[in-house]
Amino acid sequence: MLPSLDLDPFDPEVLRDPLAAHAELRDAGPLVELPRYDTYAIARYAEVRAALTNWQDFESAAGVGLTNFRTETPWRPPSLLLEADPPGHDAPRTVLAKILGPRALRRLRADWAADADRLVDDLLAGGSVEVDAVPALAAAFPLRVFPDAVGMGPDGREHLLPYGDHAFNAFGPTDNPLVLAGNAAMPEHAGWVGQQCLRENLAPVGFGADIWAAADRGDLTHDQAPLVVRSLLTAGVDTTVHGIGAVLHALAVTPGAWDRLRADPSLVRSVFDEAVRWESPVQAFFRTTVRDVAVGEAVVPAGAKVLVFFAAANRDPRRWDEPDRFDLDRDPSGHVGFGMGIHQCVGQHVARLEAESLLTALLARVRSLELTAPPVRHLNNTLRAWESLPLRLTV
Ligand code: HEM
Ligand code: OVM
Repeated sequence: MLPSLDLDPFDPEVLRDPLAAHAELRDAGPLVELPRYDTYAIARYAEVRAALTNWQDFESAAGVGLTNFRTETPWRPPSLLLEADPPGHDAPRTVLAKILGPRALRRLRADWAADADRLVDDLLAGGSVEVDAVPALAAAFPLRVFPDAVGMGPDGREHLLPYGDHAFNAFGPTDNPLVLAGNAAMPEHAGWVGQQCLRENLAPVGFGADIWAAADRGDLTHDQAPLVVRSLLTAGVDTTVHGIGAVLHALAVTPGAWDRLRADPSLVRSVFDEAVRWESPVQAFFRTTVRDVAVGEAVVPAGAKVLVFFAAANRDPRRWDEPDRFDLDRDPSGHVGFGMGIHQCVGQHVARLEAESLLTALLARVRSLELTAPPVRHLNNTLRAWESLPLRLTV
């Protein structure tokens, strides 16, 4: 018998604290029916990985949210990467993988390190401080370096976070309060984002110009270029803000972690991945079955939406020792916080470089890091995020 759970993954109380729901989903079986949304869920590590690497049976082109693009209208033209399958997915993917790859990012490293030093110096102003680390660090740093790296102009950047936040909400049920609350402002945010994707609004050097140059070479069509730029602006800001929020929170609440990191800065490379495993800033995406597909002993019927839980897989005790422990000495490789397979995050090197730059600047100056008040969650249908992280930074 296929287990069925009357659980709502998009209920505000579940979003606020999803760990119990994830455990329930994992323990119910390799495949679970969620009749409330007429969907299925996969939450164990082995099956999550198998589904993510089986793009032939689990398509993305019908959308990776609850909306089925085969039968319902998407809220915006689909992404050429996230919401596409081979062969259409391949060219945009190859282009972005090169532009955002480790080699290409080398020329940003020194600039981002200097930007991080300046941000932290300004914040500390020579002494210890109490700050809300979400606006002061987790949001400030990506919003400083990423739009510059894309080659965006200085005006209107305040649209980026609300646009991305809505895009991540819109993977959930479209009649849910988080989506409804965002709808009114969306034409304005989306209009601005669309404008920024045009060649004339992008600097001659940057990720944006690189995408347009790929179109000039014939690696993309000129019609595709603005949508590929749009992917950067949609996926590239909120994710890193909340990823950095996650690592700062983890370091603040894990006894000894900051000291350990200060004693061995070589850990700064893996600490961010451990935080991405532990928090899973992107919690889950859907796939749609192309045919009847076996998962464990059960079968998902063709044309079904299946919610694939990166977050639950990343804390599956079948795969991880003491999965709920944030552990600097763990090898987090193999986590699915950036996904797995052909859609695995193409921006992961950007995310890691941002986190590493900021953490390195903090480690050089801050002796200790602690919460001064309870942190506050920011609810989103897809993201696990902090709204506020009151920290004392002691120099
Ligand atoms: C894909 C997470 C940062 C751009 C993905 C996927 C995940 C993810 C889980 C897989 C989607 C799927 O399987 O359907 C994250 C996290 C980040 C992050 C946790 C930060 C901590 C970024 C950044 C960028 C970016 C900084 C852009 C610079 C993309 C794009 C895709 C993607 C374009 C689609 C790739 C494809 O479908 O081939 N991301 N991401 N991400 N990410 Fe990220
Ligand atoms: C995109 C995209 C990719 C990953 C995540 C995402 C809003 C969007 O290509 O537009 O979330």
